[in-house]
Amino acid sequence: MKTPKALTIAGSDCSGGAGLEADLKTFTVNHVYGMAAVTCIVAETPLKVMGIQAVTPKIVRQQIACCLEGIKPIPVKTGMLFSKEIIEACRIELKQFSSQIPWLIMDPVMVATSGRKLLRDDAIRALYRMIEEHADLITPNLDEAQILSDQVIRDRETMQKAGEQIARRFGCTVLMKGGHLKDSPWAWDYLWDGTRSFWMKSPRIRHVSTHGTGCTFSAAITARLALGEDLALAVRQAKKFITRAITQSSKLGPWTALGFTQK
Ligand code: PXL
Repeated sequence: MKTPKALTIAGSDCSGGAGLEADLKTFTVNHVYGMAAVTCIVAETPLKVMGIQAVTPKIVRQQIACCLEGIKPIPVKTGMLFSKEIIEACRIELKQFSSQIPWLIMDPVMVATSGRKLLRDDAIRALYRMIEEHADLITPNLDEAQILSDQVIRDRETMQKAGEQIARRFGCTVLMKGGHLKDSPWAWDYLWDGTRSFWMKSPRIRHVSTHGTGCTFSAAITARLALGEDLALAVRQAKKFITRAITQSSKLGPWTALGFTQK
């Protein structure tokens, strides 16, 4: 039996709710074999970031090469890339393997739910260049979408405008994660691929930590693409997955942990 595979290029969240740990759990419960190239190590919980240690750009490139050399095409996801040096390393290495990457899903991670910056200020230009050159799909949350589009997002109408602006600017499909939209009883997400668009909604679940939901949603899209689904189906299945993960989250000491389950 052939097992689908996927690669994540991301930071490590020791508390297991976000970053490459979330990605690998999501791949596994979706029956996808997961590989991970680590960009940095984050000492954190959903409540605070204690420290960040970057990995050298050289070993980031070597990990990507090890995971992609000689293998059949697989979807690749990026998460926290942290510095311009690491982004450049990823951009250059992914170029070498572009024919083997049918889908590059970029989650433009900028800030943790706890408020700490996960992308250095001087890295934004390098990130934009990498999105322009490589991304097939980007999955910003509302804060990231405001930065990427230079627009203020207040409601569904402004979400849609910003999504279309980002797609034009970067030449890729946009899935905007609207879970943080204020005063809405629904968590709305908007997909725009340059010609087609659709909305997805789920009931908004209050009083649950949102740490890791962005990573997990994007990882679930990556997993479903690895399983061979088309983008529209992959995104819908991923929405079901993240809604279930939030619904099934459970208390772990002072915070809640997402429920990474298949059913
Ligand atoms: O949710 C964004 C995110 C991504 N990657 C890593 C993280 C976080 C949030 O804390 O730690 C490694």
